[in-house]
Amino acid sequence: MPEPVAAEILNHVVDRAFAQTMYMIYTANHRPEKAPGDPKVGGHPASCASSMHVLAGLHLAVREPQDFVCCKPHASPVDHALHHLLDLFRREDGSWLNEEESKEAMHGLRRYATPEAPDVFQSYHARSDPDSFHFLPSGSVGIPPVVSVYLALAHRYARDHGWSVRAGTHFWSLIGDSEFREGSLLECLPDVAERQLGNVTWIIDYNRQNLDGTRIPNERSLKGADCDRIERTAGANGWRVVQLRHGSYRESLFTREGGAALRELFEGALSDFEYQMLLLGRDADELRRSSVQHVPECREVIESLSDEELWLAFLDVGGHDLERVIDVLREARRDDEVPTLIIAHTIKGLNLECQAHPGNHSALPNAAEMSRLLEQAGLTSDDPFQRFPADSPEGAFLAERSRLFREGMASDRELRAANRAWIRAQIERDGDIPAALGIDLSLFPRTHTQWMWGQLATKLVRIGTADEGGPQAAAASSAAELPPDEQRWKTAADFVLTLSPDVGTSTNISPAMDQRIYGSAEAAEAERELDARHPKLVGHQEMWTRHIRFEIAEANCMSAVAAFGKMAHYTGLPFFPIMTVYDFFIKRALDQLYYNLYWGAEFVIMGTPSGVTLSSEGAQHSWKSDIQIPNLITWEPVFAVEMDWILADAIARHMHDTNEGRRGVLIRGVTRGVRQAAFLEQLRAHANCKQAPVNAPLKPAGAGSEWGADAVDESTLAPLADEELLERAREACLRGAYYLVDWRGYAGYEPGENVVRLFAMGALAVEAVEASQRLLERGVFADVIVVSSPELLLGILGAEDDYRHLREGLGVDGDLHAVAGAGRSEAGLVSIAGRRVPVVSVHDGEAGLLDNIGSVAGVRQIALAVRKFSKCGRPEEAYRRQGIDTDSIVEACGRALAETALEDFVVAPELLARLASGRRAERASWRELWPDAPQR
Ligand SMILES: Cc1ncc(C[n+]2csc(CCOP(=O)(O)OP(=O)(O)O)c2C)c(N)n1
Repeated sequence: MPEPVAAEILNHVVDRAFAQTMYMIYTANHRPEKAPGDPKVGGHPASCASSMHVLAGLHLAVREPQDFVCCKPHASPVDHALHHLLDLFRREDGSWLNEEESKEAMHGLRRYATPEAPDVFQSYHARSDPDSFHFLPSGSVGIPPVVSVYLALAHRYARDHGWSVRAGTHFWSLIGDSEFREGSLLECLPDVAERQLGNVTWIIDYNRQNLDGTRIPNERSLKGADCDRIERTAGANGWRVVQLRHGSYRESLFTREGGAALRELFEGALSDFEYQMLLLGRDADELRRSSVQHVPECREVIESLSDEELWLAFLDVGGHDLERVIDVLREARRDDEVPTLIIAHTIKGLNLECQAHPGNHSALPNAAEMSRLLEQAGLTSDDPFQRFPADSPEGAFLAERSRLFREGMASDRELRAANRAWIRAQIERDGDIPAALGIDLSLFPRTHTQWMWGQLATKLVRIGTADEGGPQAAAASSAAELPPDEQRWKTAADFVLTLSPDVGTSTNISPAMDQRIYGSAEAAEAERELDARHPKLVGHQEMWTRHIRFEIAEANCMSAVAAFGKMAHYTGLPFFPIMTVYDFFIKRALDQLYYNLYWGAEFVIMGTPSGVTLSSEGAQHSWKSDIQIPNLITWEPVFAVEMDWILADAIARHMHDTNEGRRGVLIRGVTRGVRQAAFLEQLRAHANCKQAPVNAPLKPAGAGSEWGADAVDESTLAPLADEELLERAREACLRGAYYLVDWRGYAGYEPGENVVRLFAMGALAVEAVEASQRLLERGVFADVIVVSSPELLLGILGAEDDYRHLREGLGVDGDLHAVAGAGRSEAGLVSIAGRRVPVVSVHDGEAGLLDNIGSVAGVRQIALAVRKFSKCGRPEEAYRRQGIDTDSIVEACGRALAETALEDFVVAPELLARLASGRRAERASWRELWPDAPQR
């Protein structure tokens, strides 16, 4: 409890911060640069007003520098105003804003940053805000508080695994009462107590209003007010609940004669809606009449109060009594056993003209009200963001607290840098991270990518825990015993952990989970008493635990994966969380995924199984979405070894911090077996994969004389060594696509005449190769290009370098080939049948995943994709239903070629003669023709 004098000081600070909060919003809404037709600029003064004292209690008294805060989005100006007074605005490079710059920044809410005014605030809490230190982004309500829970878990996991993190960190969230109806919060509620996260506190800003107006919960059906329902719900889920209902004035009235009746009035006799309406009416007679009508026994107390006192009693809710707020917050911080949920009773729009008005959600003060608010706080519009003088008690108090936070922020930076340096040194010492984990596939000639993921997970976990005892201790009891190639993985593997919403054992990662569930110590007790079966999934906190189990709670798991994946940013400890989830159910948590990516978290989503390739599950597990969000890279390997390359690359980029723009990784796997030897068999047959330069046209192994007298059987030419072929394939795979079937250099291969480029992704590469073979029998050369990353080849990352790999790496162009043999000559004109090489694509998923190849290359494309709800059956049957089976591919290639063949172009013979005489001009970059284009 602060000293009385300190309470007075705090209240002065709050009053000033309140006026500055309002001015910040006011000025954002009255900018001269606003053009007619610009969208409305909202503001949320009323929502800020209700959170004012809770946030002030937190920032001015209870929060420690290492704590994390997330706050309902539209109260962000309160945080900014308090941080302004605390002089805590800092840029990403670590430099502090001076007083003038801070004041200027306070004018920058919702302003677009420019070189002249670089320090601005987004509308809601954002990473780029100058006061974003240990603040979680907000905007989409319901998500940040969940993230804070898993950030608490990630910190504890780090500590339990022997890593250095700041001790005594608390995780605070301020949540609106309507927000608390979000499913994401209710989904998470049981998880917090179950995981024994006593350093989590959620505060409900219980102002009984939401965006649309006054909330009107059905109190009869809910058996009480909504605050009571919230209390019962949280209590039933293991939380300690505190209702901060009354301020000290009300409490003093409760001690008077008849005070108990007055308490009864404010604790349920008046419904929330009635209470709100009385606040709105501001009529003392009505307050008296209604109070006595509801609880006749309170008449005496009520009548002993003047109009003003009665009004004060109505307004005196606990969430605006700073001292009580601070007490309750302090208690929550002290209690480390169970999470705390505080229901802070507040008033939306307190001290504003729109107070308690049902339409106040984005109501703004007008000029007169704004002047009054500034004046009340001793400010003027000439210098609205003035701070307290350094020699005032308020100034001295703020300076001291500012120092505490600046020191905390500095030690945070130091700890992070030390952790990073140590990890870098370890990696360097061991000889850098290899390009693959190297799983021996010799006993598994036909396997699938999901199986491979299980192998990789198991190996990573084994290596990571080799020096930590646990289930494989007998196999490798110390890190020193790891062979050198595995030792190179050691540091990275130590940071890998897996998570899954109840689909770990069905997705092949049981060995990585067995006895490795990170959970509460309570559960470990149970394990001792009961003999668990294999895999042993009872949680404990040993150093060798690496898996976090979830119920069927994809949204929780999605938030958790980001919380762990943000630890490198906050602590310098590069945890690398991999979430295994049925691909179809990623959409359950799309908003969370968006949040994770926006936040810059680093993680892998292993979406497996995926698509209609999971044919036996029919329609309801099968749709594969095209997810294009910045900072996400998507992958879909065909062969097991690709899974290894992709994951190894993602881990190395993460550890080296070279994953800008692709911090989130989505890898899709399947459960359909593929003959693994087919990979090298295909690569060896390519003309450019032979040891010696190929000087004659090739023909397939064993092909006859119909290929021409000159054609050489490709199998008679020695291919490059397998390692080299695989290395080349790896490089192309990691750039987004590679040739699996490549007819270039074969006899009769004539682009514009008989060539189709067939792009295939994932499991359907098998059908594409089959189709290519069938087409060959009909004289059509279908090169099969496997797309390993739709994102790199054709998505946001592809667009970044103008699809260079597609155009240059793979040589997919829109060239018009004037082919011989198809021309005619009529009326002085010659038709020469100019044709482009058409594209057919086939994949198991939404068309949008691959359907822009044609438009990028400038050629006709037929995109075979999933366009119907699926049905149970074998893969072949499901593919046939969707028109992505071998027959459909053959048919699409034929059609694409035939359509292209109709594309004649007609030229005059003189032009032909002129062309014949000249050499083909060097291809110019389009930039030479459009020099104004900005460089990217
Ligand atoms: C997921 C999501 N849905 C809708 C919104 C739009 N929205 C922002 S604030 C708000 C009302 C919030 O009401 P409440 O939680 O009671 O907070 P209050 O503003 O009343 O303090 C809504 C619907 C949002 N930001 N996020």
